[in-house]
Amino acid sequence: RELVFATNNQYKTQEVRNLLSNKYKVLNLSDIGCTTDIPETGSTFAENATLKSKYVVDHYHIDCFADDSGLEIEALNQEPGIFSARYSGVKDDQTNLKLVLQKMEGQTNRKARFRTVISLMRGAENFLFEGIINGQINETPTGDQGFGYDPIFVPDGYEQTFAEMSMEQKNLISHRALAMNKLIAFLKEQ
Ligand code: ITT
Repeated sequence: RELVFATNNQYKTQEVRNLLSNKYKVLNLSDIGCTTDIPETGSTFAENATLKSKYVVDHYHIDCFADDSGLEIEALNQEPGIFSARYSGVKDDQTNLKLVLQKMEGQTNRKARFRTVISLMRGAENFLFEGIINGQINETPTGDQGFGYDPIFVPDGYEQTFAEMSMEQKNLISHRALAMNKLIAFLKEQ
């Protein structure tokens, strides 16, 4: 069985493929020949996830799901939030991570959380699944696994950043895995 995942992000694709490995073959946007950078003009993760999944339904007439996610930092009024991918104005993980560290300089409240909202479009119906993980922002980046803000995020109850964990370890606890597990449970019921 195949499932279309409306993403251009290779890391998200890998994580999701790993989570669905023995259940579904996962096709991402490049696999279905979609080269568009789908506009994310919503004001919430749910709206943006839905814009991505609906784009595929409208243009390709196939059911699909999409993930909108980001880092919410308490001391920065929950920024970068939905702007996580382009916080500095450019879509570059290193530059965005540096900007976060700069804004967090001297901050003693390091609390943050990663959030994912997945939109599953089935025909005209939209189903939403959310995953959240709480943690802390480190002062310097460590680790070379994963992507985005992984090198500065330490989940509560752990010593390592997400970037110091293997993908399998991250997939046991991450925001994306929590949302995906809800999606998987939903698909099982169908
Ligand atoms: P698609 O929209 O094509 O799926 P994207 O990278 O643009 O890919 P988002 O719009 O959802 O995805 O932006 C998510 C950003 O939030 C991402 O670029 C990272 O900077 C950050 N992010 C999300 N999940 C993350 C994770 O598990 N680890 C580290 N950073 C993450």
